[in-house]
Amino acid sequence: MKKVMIGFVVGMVIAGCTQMSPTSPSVVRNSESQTGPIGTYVPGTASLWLAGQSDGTRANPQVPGGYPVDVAPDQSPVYVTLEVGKVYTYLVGFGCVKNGPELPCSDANGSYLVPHSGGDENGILNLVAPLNSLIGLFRGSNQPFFLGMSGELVAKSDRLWLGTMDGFEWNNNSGQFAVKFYEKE
Ligand SMILES: [Ca+2]
Repeated sequence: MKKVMIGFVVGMVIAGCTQMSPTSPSVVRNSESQTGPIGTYVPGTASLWLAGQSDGTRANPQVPGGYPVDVAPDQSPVYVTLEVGKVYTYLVGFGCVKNGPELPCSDANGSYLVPHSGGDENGILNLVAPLNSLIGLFRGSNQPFFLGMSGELVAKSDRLWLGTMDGFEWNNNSGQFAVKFYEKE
C-alpha cells in the first residue's frame, strides 16, 4: 500500500510538472469512455486576448496602446472541443492561480474585480472579472466571460478557449486549474 501511494504521489508530481509549463494549446480527452468528461489544465499564464492568434502576436499592455508584454504561443489560452448546441456542466476539481510572484493564490472564482488593462485587443473585447478567476471565450465570439469554479453553459461553437483573468502581464503568473466539462443528459 505504501509503495502504491508513493508511486501515486510521484506520478502526480510528474504530471503536475508536465502541465505547469504548456507551450501550446492542449486538449485532454478522458479516455475512460466515449461519453466521459472533457478535461484540461488551464495554466495561470493563459490569456484569452491571445485566443486564435498566430505565433508572435503580442497582447496585454499595462495601458491601452502601451507595449504588449505577452506573446503567442507562450501565453496563449488552452481550449476544449465541445459539440455545438449541447449543454455542459463544468467543474474545477483543484488548483489555484496567482497573478505574480509573492501574491496570494486564488481558486477559480478569483478575488477582486479587475478590467483587462489593454481594453479591447486583437479583436477581443474588454472584460471585468475577478482577478485570477477562470474565464472563457467561444471561437467566433469576441466577448470573454466569467466561468468560475462551476456552472452550466450551451456550446455556442465547437471550441471554448479557457484562460485566467489578470489586468496585464500573464507571463509572470503561476499555478493552474484542472477543469472538466460534462455533457448534460
Ligand atoms: Ca500577472
